[in-house]
Amino acid sequence: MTQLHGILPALITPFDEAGNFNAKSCERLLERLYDADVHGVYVCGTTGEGLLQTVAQRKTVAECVLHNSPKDRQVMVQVGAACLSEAIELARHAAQHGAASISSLPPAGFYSFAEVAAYYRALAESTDLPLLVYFMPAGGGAISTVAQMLELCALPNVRGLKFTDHDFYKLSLLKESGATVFNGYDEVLCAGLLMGADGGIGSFYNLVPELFVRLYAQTQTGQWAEARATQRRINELITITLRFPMFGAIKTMLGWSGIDCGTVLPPRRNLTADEARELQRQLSQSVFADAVFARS
Ligand code: MN9
Repeated sequence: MTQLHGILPALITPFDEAGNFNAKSCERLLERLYDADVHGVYVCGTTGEGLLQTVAQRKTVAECVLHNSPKDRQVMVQVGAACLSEAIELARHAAQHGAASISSLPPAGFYSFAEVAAYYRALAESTDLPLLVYFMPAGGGAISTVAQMLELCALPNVRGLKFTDHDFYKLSLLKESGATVFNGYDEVLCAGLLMGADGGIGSFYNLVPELFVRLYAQTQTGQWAEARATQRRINELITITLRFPMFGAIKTMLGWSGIDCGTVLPPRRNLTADEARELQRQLSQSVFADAVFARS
């Protein structure tokens, strides 16, 4: 059974100005992330703008990532889509191209828990790959209790959850049941790992992968004070970034670091020139002043 664990950047999908996939930049980003020793990547999630792209383009992105990932890294493809048949199509595609696992957002719209569970059952039964369910109560949705999450985890092929919440008691109960749990809020990764998470999936891992890899390693050897210090450092970057439209800001910073990621897709928006200047000013006064972001 594949062991799913560690630091998985929720990979940014680079586009050109027209919104088409930029494979060159994607390859460069992957190279940088793997050089930093991340354990794998999470493809076309919320961060990777999966639901804002066509199914055809998502397949191109997944193929590029799978083709450019060493065999010993875990590629998890987010297959949630506008309809179940597209999600199943993306799951099959991921399996054909060698993904280690898949994950899916709940179906978009307003559904009961029974309906969401039926969606996950149908998706899980369509594939042999391990599936990670998506838990993010701040985004609304029908999944809220530990009992519901355990019911989903009991479905065939469902291995666990991407857990984007601050209730680490819930996280610990899920871990005790044997589920695989990935922490979803980057600013509290250290806390999630303390309460038993197997790893983390996050947007900011694209920018400072070596810090997240270090934090994970520190927690695995019980260096909690050091891990907390690493988290504090990471959080300086997160706190500044969250003052701006987050995904536009991350793409802008990746651009400054030498990887052109182009535009974000509507309804998201890029930073204005004033916002970009202000972001750069704030970074220049932070511990990240000498880091990659100041290169532009
Ligand atoms: O994938 C991300 N969650 C979403 C994980 O994009 C919904 C996190 O990395 C957050 O963006 C981050 C900021 O709150 O923790």
